[in-house]
Amino acid sequence: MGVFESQSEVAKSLRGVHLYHFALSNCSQRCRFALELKGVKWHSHHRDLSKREHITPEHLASNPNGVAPTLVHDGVVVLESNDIIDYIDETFPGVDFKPKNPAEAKAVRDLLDSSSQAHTAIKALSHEYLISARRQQISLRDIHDMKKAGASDELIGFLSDYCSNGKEWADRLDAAHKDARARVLELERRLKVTERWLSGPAFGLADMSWAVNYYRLAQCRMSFPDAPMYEEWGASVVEMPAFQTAVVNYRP
Ligand SMILES: N[C@@H](CCC(=O)N[C@@H](CS)C(=O)NCC(=O)O)C(=O)O
Repeated sequence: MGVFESQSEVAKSLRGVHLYHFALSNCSQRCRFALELKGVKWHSHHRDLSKREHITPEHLASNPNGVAPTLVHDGVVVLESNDIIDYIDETFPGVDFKPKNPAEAKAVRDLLDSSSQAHTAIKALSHEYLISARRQQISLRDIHDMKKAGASDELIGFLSDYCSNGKEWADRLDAAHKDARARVLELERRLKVTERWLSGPAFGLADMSWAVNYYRLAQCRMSFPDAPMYEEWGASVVEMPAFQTAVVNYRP
């Protein structure tokens, strides 16, 4: 989606870089990692998803999907975490995180798309293995209220299946396991070609984007012994000081 024509007067009036984010959301982690790597100073607007601070009229005016993150830069609203990291890379000076070589640039775009698509699986796995307490915290009444407040059909469908914890949820979880595994094996194939980074000879946007997925899958206790290059690559990105600052240090 990228740049979004928000009607929010609050967002339009903001100057500087503002990130609406949640400490533990992996899409937010991706954006904080990019800001840290580029050395961009930013204002933090924390939205606690567990307190539903993302389903408020103010938040929905700048992010109609009712999700975190949202970036606002001098009144310009940018949605979708992978578009946000691309925007940050394009807009701010410093290291250029996109390869110049057209074939490598195309490979990076494909990896960013795959990372976005992986979110459905990552979200289901996180809800099952990391934040399972959320199931008890949300009632059908809450879901009804969220729908009335303007939450997207996608979010409502997801939460309904999660809270019901029946066959629909078991199917979602099964699909999530298969999807994550297929994507990781795809990354392993890519790393066999590049031999170091997903983005090519140098660390770049694809590494930034996928590192938070790696970290989240590892937190869900999902390891992939048949993807050793992926495991080594992920561990090396987690050790980077910028990743520690932007992601690991936000843990409660
Ligand atoms: N495709 C979006 C996904 C954003 C998204 O779903 N964010 C999650 C947190 S990672 C969220 O806000 N979920 C709201 C909820 O679970 O209630 C992006 O990459 O920014």
